[in-house]
Parts: sequence; C-alpha cells; structure tokens
Amino acid sequence: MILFKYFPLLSLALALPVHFDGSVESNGSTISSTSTSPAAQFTLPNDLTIGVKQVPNIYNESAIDANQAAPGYDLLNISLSDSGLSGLLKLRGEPKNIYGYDFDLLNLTVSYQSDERLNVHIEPVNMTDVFVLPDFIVTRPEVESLDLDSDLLFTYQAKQFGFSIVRKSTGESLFSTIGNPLVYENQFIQFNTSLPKNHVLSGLGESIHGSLLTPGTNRTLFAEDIGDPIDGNIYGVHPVYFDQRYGSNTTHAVWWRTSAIQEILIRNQSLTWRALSGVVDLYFFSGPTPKVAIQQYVATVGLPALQPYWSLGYHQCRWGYNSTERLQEVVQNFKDFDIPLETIWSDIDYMDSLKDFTTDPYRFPLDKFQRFLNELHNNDQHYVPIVDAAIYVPNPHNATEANYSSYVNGAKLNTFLRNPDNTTYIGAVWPGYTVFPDFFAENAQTYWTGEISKWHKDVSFDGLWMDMDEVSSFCVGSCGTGMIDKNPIAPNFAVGSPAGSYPVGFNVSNSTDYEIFSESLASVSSAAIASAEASAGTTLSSTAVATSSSTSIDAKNTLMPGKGNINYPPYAINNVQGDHDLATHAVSPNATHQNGFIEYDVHNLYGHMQTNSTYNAILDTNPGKRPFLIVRSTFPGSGKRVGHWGGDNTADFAYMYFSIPQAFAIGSFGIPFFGVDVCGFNGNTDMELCSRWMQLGSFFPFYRNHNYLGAIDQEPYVWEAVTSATKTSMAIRYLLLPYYYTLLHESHTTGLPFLRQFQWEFPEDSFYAGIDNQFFVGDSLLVTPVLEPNVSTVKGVFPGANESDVYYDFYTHEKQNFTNHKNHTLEAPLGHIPLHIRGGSILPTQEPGYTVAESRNNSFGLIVALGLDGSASGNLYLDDGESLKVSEATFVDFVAENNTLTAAPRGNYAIEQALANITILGVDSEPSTVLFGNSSAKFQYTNSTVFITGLEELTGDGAFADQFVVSW
Ligand code: MIG
Repeated sequence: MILFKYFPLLSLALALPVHFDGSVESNGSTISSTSTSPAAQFTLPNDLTIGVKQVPNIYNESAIDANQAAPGYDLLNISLSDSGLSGLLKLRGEPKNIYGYDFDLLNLTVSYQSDERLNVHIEPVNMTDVFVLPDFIVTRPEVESLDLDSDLLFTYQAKQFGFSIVRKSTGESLFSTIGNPLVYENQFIQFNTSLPKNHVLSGLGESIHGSLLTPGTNRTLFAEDIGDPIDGNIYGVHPVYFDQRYGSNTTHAVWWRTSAIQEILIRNQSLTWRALSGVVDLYFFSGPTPKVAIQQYVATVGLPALQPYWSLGYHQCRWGYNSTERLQEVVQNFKDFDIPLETIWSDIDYMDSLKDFTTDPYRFPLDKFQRFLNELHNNDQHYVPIVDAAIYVPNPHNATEANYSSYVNGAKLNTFLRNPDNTTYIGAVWPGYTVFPDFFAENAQTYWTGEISKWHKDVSFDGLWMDMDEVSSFCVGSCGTGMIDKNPIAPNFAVGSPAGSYPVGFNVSNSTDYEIFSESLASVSSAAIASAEASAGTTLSSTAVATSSSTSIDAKNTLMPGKGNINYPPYAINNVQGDHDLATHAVSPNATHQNGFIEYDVHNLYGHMQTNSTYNAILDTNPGKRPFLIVRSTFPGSGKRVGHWGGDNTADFAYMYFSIPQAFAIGSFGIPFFGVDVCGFNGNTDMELCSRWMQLGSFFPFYRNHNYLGAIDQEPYVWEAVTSATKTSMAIRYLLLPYYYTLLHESHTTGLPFLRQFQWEFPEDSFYAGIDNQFFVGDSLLVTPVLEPNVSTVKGVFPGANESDVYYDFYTHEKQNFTNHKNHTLEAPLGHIPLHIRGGSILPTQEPGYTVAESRNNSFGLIVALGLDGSASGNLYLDDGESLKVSEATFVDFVAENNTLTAAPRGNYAIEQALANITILGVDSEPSTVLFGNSSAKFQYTNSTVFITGLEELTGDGAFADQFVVSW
C-alpha cells in the first residue's frame, strides 16, 4: 500500500509540464545547474550560500570569560522616586572592550509597576546608536499605580554594582547578580544570576527540548528557518523564563523585553544572560503560583486572540497538493471515509512559479479553483493557503514577468528591505532572487493590505499560513544584486526527493511494507538516495558547508559606525545553521530598514511585524471577523493575533514526544493555539506512528496533519487502522468542542495555556516537575499518549490520586483506583489513547457532526465527574464563533454538590439546541428517581454512573435558556 502511494507521487513530480520549470516539483530531479528538465533553469550558485565559518563563543576554549575580565560598575547618585529609584552606573576603571566597546555611564531605573510587576531598566547615558525596542511593537509596560503592595523587593550593592530581587513574604532571593559584574558593551550585554540547587526552570524559546531548562542547557535566541533541530535556535524568540521553587512553593517569571540576538547559559546554580545589542529592560513577575506567573506575563505582552470556533475542526495539509483536482480528491476522500474535515490547506504548490499572491494558471485555473472554493464554503468547510515572506523579482528581460504586481507595487511604494548603501536587498527563496517587504516602512501596511485584499478577491481564503518569516533567505547577503536577469532560479538543494527514512519500529509494525520498501530502495540509484538524505536531513546548507571552503564576504558593509561589526559580532552565538554565520539561510544582519533599523537589531521581529500587518490586512478583507493566522516566527505578544505550528518536525516518535513540551512552552509564551505537523513532516511516516499521532493531535488546540513534498501520503485514510483510530479520537474531540471553545475563551481572557503541564496544576508536589509525556487539556482531561513504537501499554502517573483527586476512565466511566506518585500501566493497544476525566469537573459536550457548523447544530450534553467530596464544577462559553468584537455571549456555570446539579446561564447569545443527556460519574448508589426541575427524568445506572437521557423534551427552548436544577 505504501509503495503504491509512494511511486505515483514521484512520477507525478517528474512528469510535470514545461511551464512548471520554475516550481519546486521539477527541482526534485535537478539539483545542479546541469538541469535535465526540458527548459534549463539556473540554480542558485553554491558559493553564494556559504557563510564565513564562525567559532561559537561557548565552544571557543580561548574565549574570554566576561565575568572574570569585566571591570563592572559602581552605582552613584542614587535617588528615590515615587515608583522606585534611579541612579547612575559608572564603569570601574579602564574599559576592557571584551566583545565591543564598554559604555562608561549607564542610567539605572527601578520601578514597582504594579502589585505583581517590577521593572529594572539599564541603558547607556549616551543613546546614540543604541537600539530601543519601539513601544508599538510590544507595549512597554508602565507604572500602573503608586500605591502598591508588592511581594518583590529590589535591593542592591552600590560598589561593584549588583542587584537582587527578593520575595518579601519568604525572604528568598529570586534573582541576584551580586558577585558578578554587569557587562555593558555596544555588542555585548551580560548579567549573571544565581539560582538555587535543583532549580525548576522553564521557558526561553523557541526550542525543541524537554520542558525543563536543565543545567548544561545553552539556549540561543535567533530566529532561524531550520528543520527542528533538538536544542537549536528555531523560528521564534521568547526571552522569558519561569522559576518554580518547590521549597517555598512559589513561582516567579523573568522577561527581558528585547529583540536582541541572545544566548542564555543555564548551569547548576546560575543563569547567564547575554545579548548582542539593545538595553536591559527586565520585568519580574511575582506569581506566586506557576499559572498566575504565566498569566501575569501573558497579560503584560498581550492576551491571546480568541480564535474562530471553526479553527478547532480538523485541518488537512501537505506540500504536494499540486492541482485543484488533487485538493478536490482529498476533500472527497475524507467525505467518502467519513472522517471529519474542516479545512483543506495549500502549500506553495498553488502558486504560479512559486510567486506570492499568484495561482498557477494551468494547475489552479481561477474559474475551476473558485468553483472548488465555493463548493467548499457551501459545505461549511474552509481553505487556508500559505504565503511566504519573500517577493520574486521579475527578470527585466522577460516581458511576461514585468508586471508581477506584488513586486511592482512594493517597489513603487518603496517597501522593500535595503542594503546599507540604499540599494535594494535581493536574496533568494523558492521562486528565485527575491526582495523582502520592510514592515517598518511607511507604506508597508498599504502595500501589504493591497496585495492581500486584491488576491482575496480571486482566492477567497479563510485564513493565512505565514512561512519563511524568520526571515529566511537561501543565500548569504544580497546575492541577487546584479543577477536578476538569471531569474527564475532554483535553490541549490534537492527538494521533493523521496524521503528515505521510516520511523523507529517500522520494521516491526509494517513488516510487509518494510520488506518491499527495502528491496525497492536498493534499486533506486545511489544519487537519488543521497539527495533524499540531504533533503530529509536537518540542515539544508550543511552539506554545502562541509564540502566547500569558506568564501570571503564583503566586510565593508558589515562594519557600521557606532554599531560595530554586525555580521560577525565579536561574540559569536551558537547559531544552528551550518557555519554559525548569522547571514546563512537568513536575511543578513546588515539589511537596512527604511527607518534606519538594521536587521542585526530587529531580525527576531520580522515574523511578528509581518504578522501584525497581515492581521490588519485580513481584517480588511473580512471586516469584523476574527482573522485566522498560523505563523512560524513569533515574538512576545504574537499570540494577540496568531496561532503557531511547531515547524518542520520529523516523522518519528521522538518528535511526537517533543510536541508536548513544545506546546507547554509556546502556551506559556501566550500562544495557546498551537499544534505540530501531525504524523510528521520530514521523512516518511508509517501506520503505527500516524495512528498514535492522529490520536494525540486530537487533544491539541490546533490539529493539522502536514507532510513533506517527497514523503509518502499520510492522510488518515491511507491506512485502515489509522482511519479507525482517527475516527475514534476525532469523535471525542468534536464531542468536546464546547469544552475546547470554552478553554480558548479562557486563554483569551486570562492568558492561561490550553494544554497544561502537571507541574502547573499540582505546583505543590515536586514529584510532578518536568513530566512531558502526559498532560491536561484545560484542567479536567488527562491525556496519556503512547509515544513509542511496538507497544500496547503505556505508563502514566496520576497527580493527587486518591488523596486530593480521583480520575475516571473516559471510555468506561469507571472510577480508577490510582495511587498518587505511582506509575500505573495502562492498556493502550493501537487505536486506543488513554484518557481520564479528573473528578470535580463538569464538561459541556455536543453531538459531533461532520463539520464544526454541523456539530454546533446538534444537541448538548454534560459530563459530570464527581470529586472525592462528591462535588464538581465547570463552565461553558458560547458566542457566534467568529465576531471580533463579541456583542452576544452566554456563560453557563455548572455546580454539582449534595446530589444536585445546577446550571446557571447568563448573557445574551441565544443557544437554540436542546440538552439531550447528562452523565454523572462517581455516584455510589443507584438513585431511586432523577428530577430535572420538577419533572422526573429517564435514567440508567451502571458502573457508579447515572446516564440521564431524553432531556430534549424538557429543554426545547434551548439547553441553557433557563437556569435548571437536576437532582438524584
Ligand atoms: O523550507 O512551503 O515549515 O511547513 O511545507 C521549506 C514548504 C518551506 C517550510 C514549512 C513547511 C512547508 C515548506 N516550507
């Protein structure tokens, strides 16, 4: 079965007509300039992609230790202010200029901003050439009141300046730089805080890593387009950490409000924070619980967007849906297999020669494509296409390209990134040599709104997927300068070749396919295998780097007066790209914005800025409706507007595992709407992995299956076992949609993450620190996924079991006799994902339909899981699911105690569907009657569970039209 899917895809790719020559599909077979395709095409010259090899400072044994060498500062002229204090920091003795030039004088300002937030701000007295993060990007938090009751206390040592943040209520030092000098140079800022032994730290992203920042972790913060290397710097930048202290049972958060390139070193008892530019602008949040600390941080950077209700439906995507017919076929297959499909996605395949805001005239002819989209919308389904950051530069010798309006309009409005000499910066991405919108430029919004709204008239998308926004460029520097008459050019690496790998355990679980695959693989030419491996590997440029000596880069533009050497800063970060050059596979640090900003200072903001403009542009196309945006590169505050996906993971069990801590981290950064490429992106998936992952994905807020161009198909209908596993878990997801949507709303109003780590829910018990293989959806549903191959059981722990808490099996409703702190083995044959409801919760449900719209028309239900004390509570939030400004909303509070359930609605959103049933778990003896109001209700009793049914007749005006009381 797998091979049947595998080879047709390949041959399809090779049989594409001539006019596709500029598209990636054809590049799969031509990786050098000696193209074998009918119309020869230039390839990006290899040497333009190779940076200058850097030795990362953390691996450089002769590197100077700034803590030893720096002179430090003395604090002078201290004066108290209404909200804190200020003072002047003076360099002690001669400058040492370790990794840049020492600033002689610094201003220190400390302000108690609110009961929970304290700010320590340090900046040079002379601010010429010092980058300051503008307020409009991430609001600079201000003093909210002068009459405060803070649990935080700032103390300092004036001579050889250092400061501590102390928690007043416990006397504990939360943060202390005392004992290590502050280093403040134009290209290097460093401070060091001591940490307690056995610290429990999390945050500092984005990275693929366990949830805890264990000693030895080096975290580099530099937005990068790379296939999810474990521990490497990837797409987003979030300079915040959470410090959970079990000794005192408190948690606080520390955020550095900066877009600078950073590196953080976590050791047994210290954290060293380094930045390559900017000012020190630190915010301490007092918590004192982990959830409250997260909420304080998230509320400060911006509460998450309320996503449209339909976004909770299932999303299907792949790189390689390369015609309208193919999209149609996939949609139809879902229908035929009766697997709910809410949204079908397009990768870059729909584009005309990979150009943004175009559609291929042959594979996606507009009339046919529009008919398809209309039909989709008529069925209450949705369409989300990808948009890349870079804009193709037309070849001046090609008349048909000359009017590529997305380029022409941007050039006219002067909205593309520049070189230091004011020429246009030209890099290279999929379509060839490209320019990059400068989202700081005066006309950027006009330009971007123009492009998006014009395109939306042709292609009525329901949301956008923003990729390559780190911002990615395949060559080093402005490589397209003087080269645009070569356009279109292909990337210099293989794309779309068959992915050679299969998941661990494949030889056991798919033994038949495995044998056929191994034989066939042996017959594929070694060249094809090599290119497959190259494209399935983690770095796209590493092969090139390994085999070539470095090319010299014009250094003159990388030295900026006052700024220093911005391309090769004296402190080299451990950038994950092959040679550690900051300009490898990304737009160069010396690219210059219209307002004078250089990428060196704002690289980490590219995705965030593009997000803001895109959000506004989408709003323009559909006024008043919540824009749906999934983006790759994020920054503090991005969650206000977008959701995020985990990027290019690999189809293997390890990546399924890491999706859980990645979700915890991204949730704590204020982006609750998160999911990863289910079944895996790079490499081939297999039946077993895909079955497990489709089930796990059902419990992530964003549920999307996405796949690499050259990999075998992985829609859930490809394997019978995956189809049935998917239907099972999807039915649960759709049943729980009212609970999920209520959680989205809770995130939106409180900042709480959607998926919850045990250590957040049970913060007093250090046994549950750093558990990454189980999680809660909200605080009521505990998921114990299988994360390894070839097993039929899984081990799990159950916090508080039979002490403070009790758990019920979701499927059987049986009360579990679990013991706190004990590892329990659960049956988990393929197709079964263990789920437990936490006693004390009430979950609203709705009968699943094929689409979200259909589900929303079905009748409601309630699952009441009684806690150890016989009580439970929960709530429901509902609105129209799409209005940006919600004017009609209904909240229902549910409380169960003393054999009585009360539902108390408030609000003005009309819920017309009836209530069909209520299931009460944990009822010790069979009730003689059950009353709904004054009427007796039908019920059954088994397994300590009361099943009340047939309530439709009693709730014909709508499930929650009136308050009701049920007693048993
Ligand atoms: O470098 O558009 O993360 O989801 O399929 C590859 C093609 C570019 C990277 C995205 C991935 C997408 C792919 N893109």
